[in-house]
Amino acid sequence: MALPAPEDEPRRHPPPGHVARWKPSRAAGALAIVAATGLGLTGLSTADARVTDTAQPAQSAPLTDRASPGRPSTPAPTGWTLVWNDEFTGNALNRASWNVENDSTFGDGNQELACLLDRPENVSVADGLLTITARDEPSPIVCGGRDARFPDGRRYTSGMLTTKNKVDFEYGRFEIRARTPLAQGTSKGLWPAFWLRPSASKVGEVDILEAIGTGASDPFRANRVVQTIHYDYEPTFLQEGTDYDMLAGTTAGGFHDYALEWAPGSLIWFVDGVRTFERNTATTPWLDTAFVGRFFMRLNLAVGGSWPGSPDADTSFPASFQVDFVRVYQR
Ligand SMILES: [Ca+2]
Repeated sequence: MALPAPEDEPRRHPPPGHVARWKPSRAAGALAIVAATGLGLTGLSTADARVTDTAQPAQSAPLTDRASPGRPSTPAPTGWTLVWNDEFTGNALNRASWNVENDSTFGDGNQELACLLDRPENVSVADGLLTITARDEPSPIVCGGRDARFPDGRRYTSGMLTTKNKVDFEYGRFEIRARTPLAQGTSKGLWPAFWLRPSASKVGEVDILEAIGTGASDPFRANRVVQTIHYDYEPTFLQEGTDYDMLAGTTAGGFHDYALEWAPGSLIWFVDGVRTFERNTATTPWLDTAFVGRFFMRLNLAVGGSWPGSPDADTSFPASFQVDFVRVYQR
């Protein structure tokens, strides 16, 4: 069945049968850059990418900002000035900055399964953390008034926050410290993400953090981060991305830092201070077309969908995506 695709419906990943996107990294820290083949784009070899793979990622960094509500616990990176942040102090979400999807089937474009709800069971702030929780409900939750896919209710609920129409920037360093729920073998169907979308344009998406969970029979990927740019959702699905395997620990094992530095003609991604991926107008002819104007932020924990697949009997619920802070710097 062809589903309606509202203007802002995410189509972050091509449907089955489309051009293959990802190549698994062969070793920790390796890059795999995949361009949409047949569209005049070429991939970079690992030699073309400047990747520092010797730094050790921070493991379970202490949440020292709890002692200083609203103020970053660490200094701004050299050359950058903090222009916006949320440290998630107190016991309530700052609604001046964030919208929370409610009774929402937003992820239907990706064949996702959860009803997105604005309630403490799915979105909460406490102990210096934002917690987005995916749940396997004891009885189906009817999602909004017109849920064509699941008119009798949905088994899963989760949360999505956006800063649309509230906080957006053109250029800057976008940074998050977060812990994903992607324990190996018990997280099939879970899909946390921190990503950017344009405030006015309909093209351009930057995925600063994406990762997908695994079932008992899946290869190990609990330390794998996926970072991607997309041009549009259809019809061309131009995208370029990398898989980055952390050198130690796992995404589920502790808090990690994920950042994007966006400057005119340049996008550079980091994980725990390690430069993981870079795109510019030379590597990506459509970069200046896709990344124009101001972009807002999204944080969500999707359940199911065409990329991660559905949860299985081993998937551990409730599952939480926890965010220590989101910060934006400019220079
Ligand atoms: Ca915090």
